[in-house]
Amino acid sequence: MRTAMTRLCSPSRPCSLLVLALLQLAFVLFLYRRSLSNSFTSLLYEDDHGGHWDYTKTHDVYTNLSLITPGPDRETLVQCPAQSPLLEYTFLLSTFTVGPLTISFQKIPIMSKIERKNPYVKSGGRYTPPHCKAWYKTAILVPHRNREPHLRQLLYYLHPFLQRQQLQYAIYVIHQTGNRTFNRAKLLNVGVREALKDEDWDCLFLHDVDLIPENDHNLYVCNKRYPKHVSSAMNKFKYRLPYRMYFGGVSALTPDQYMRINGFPNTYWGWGGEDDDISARIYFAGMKIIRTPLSLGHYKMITHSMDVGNEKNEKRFDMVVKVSKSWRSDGMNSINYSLLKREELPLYTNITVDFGNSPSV
Ligand code: BGN
Repeated sequence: MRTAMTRLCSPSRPCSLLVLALLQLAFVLFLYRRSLSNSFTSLLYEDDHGGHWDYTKTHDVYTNLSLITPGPDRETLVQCPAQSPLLEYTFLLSTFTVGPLTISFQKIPIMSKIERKNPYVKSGGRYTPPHCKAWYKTAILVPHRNREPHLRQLLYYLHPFLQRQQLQYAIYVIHQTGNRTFNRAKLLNVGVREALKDEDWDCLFLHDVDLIPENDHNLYVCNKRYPKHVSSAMNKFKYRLPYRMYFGGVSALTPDQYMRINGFPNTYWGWGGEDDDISARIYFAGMKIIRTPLSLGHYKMITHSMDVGNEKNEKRFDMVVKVSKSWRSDGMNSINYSLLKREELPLYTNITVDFGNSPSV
């Protein structure tokens, strides 16, 4: 009787599938073992302050936005309240929290409509509350290529969402030009470097273009101690974490946390694995991952087919098992790119970057 080994590997059939499967298993075991051997035997979630949200009752993300009016002289401003009053609304003399938002992708809004609905957003997609000093300054970084309809949906929902949280913020879209395979993590490194030239941001939000937050109490601020995984409950994964160490979608790090992990890897070309690399480097750098509670971290994904130029990265299994060796030398300290353009558009700052045209992977 032939063994499973000889059935999988023979001179006519190389063992690459078996090797890939074993590497994947080794990676999963490695993360699992680390998660047991460290003190984080339970998943860490931020406190959701007892919020129990009913997602069958949703509200417009533009609720209360008309209450924003021109502000006085900036010198005289006082600190914003600890909790933004724009997250509440009054009905029949009672006050309610908005929370779950109505998100629909049926119509794709045009840019001029989004501009009209957000009159206090300034050139470059920047905003500062006109009537009070914001507690936090958050930069939103969005890696992008050929997804303009998704970008418009994101801008339509994110601008009012952030203004109602009374944040000081700016949205950066980092666009990869050329025909080389897409590189999400490297685009984010570029975004961080460029954004930090503008402002001493308190918090960096690394944000996929196709994910829309569904609860306005999901505050776009960082956790002071740990890198935060924000999109903890995506509709794509039935509003649960797909696996224990998942770090994809939307995450938030302070500039200091970002530099401590040497930023993100530059070497993942194509789909998959870079988020697992980031997750591993957080632990190698002596930190933990904290998450937005599942009840608050709801995200709706804009459905789409696989992008051309972002095919699955076949090397990702080999790469994620080597993070302990690679993370110190592959990241912010090794990035090179040519910045082609930096434009202050009405709703975002567009950073166009070239990673070259060949090789294609
Ligand atoms: C995982 C991918 C992630 C992706 C999630 C969710 C890999 C590497 C395996 C060692 N990781 O499987 O990159 O974000 O699925 O889609 O493929």
